[in-house]
Amino acid sequence: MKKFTCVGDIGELRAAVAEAMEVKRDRFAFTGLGKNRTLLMIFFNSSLRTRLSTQKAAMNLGMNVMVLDVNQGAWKLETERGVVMDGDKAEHLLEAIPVMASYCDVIGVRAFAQLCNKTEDYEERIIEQFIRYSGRPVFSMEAATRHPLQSFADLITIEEYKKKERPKVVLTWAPHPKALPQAVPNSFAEWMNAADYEFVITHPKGYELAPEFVGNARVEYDQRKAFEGADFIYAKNWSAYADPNYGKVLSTDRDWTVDTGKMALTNNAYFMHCLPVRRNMIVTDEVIESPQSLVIREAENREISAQVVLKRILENLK
Ligand code: AN0
Ligand code: CP
Repeated sequence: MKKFTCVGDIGELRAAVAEAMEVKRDRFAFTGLGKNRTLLMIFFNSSLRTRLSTQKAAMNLGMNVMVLDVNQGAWKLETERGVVMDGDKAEHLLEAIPVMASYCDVIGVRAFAQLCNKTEDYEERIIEQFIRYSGRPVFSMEAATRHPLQSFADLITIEEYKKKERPKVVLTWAPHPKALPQAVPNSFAEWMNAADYEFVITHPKGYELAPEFVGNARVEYDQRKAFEGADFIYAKNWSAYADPNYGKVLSTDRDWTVDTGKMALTNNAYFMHCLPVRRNMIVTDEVIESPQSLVIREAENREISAQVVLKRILENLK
């Protein structure tokens, strides 16, 4: 594997899940693979799970790990070419990328959508520059439009808990006070479509995702109707994608919060969320604390999804 930014990079999903199960059975079976290899993780945004699970996965493979928080202690980086750099940014990505690449073998990047300019975000300008100018394998730790390590962990979790071959999976929008990127729902939709589950997306009007991510999913504007017979409920907030409201919060209506009443409409569904989650906005305490809640299991599987991706990258380096 040379890069990992979307579902297409992982190849056959069945094989990827099988490899994940193999890694999960013995996560120290490949400790020689990363010897004298260095992973550099670069964060333009905050993280708890991605930071720790990816570092742990790299350590399981015997890698050395360096972490750079671009906005804490590093020079502020300019990302646009042609800018007269007379502001607060001291260094350009075009120098920083090859310098950083010279110290490592593999690069992970977290660079969220900035939600100001849809074209810039959807062209993935930051991670694409790392791919183009680093000369190293690059993987996404959540970029502007996708969060594939999360979606892969979600797929593994669903495969572990599903009770039928083709479960009904519902992605539901839920309220949140601040504008969040579409990366998690886009990516989840991309992976669920690729997995060929019965897949339904529900959200208030105005929160339509980009058509290339919706794919063949059924979009249902009535959340309660969408929940009927569901086997998995995947909650997430996102800001509007459609113009002219790109990046805006259109609603914080707590009628969309996932609660026990709505979960009662499902086929005793499992509850999922990528975390971090705002309790009693996205989901009530009762639901997230219920035995049907898989949020901790998903987070645990982040170590596994990261390890499969790093393993494949390292195998390709040899
Ligand atoms: C981020 C998002 O919604 O993309 C990261 C989720 C993994 N969430 C927040 O910023 C709260
Ligand atoms: N789910 C996830 O990516 O969490 P962090 O933002 O804490 O890394």
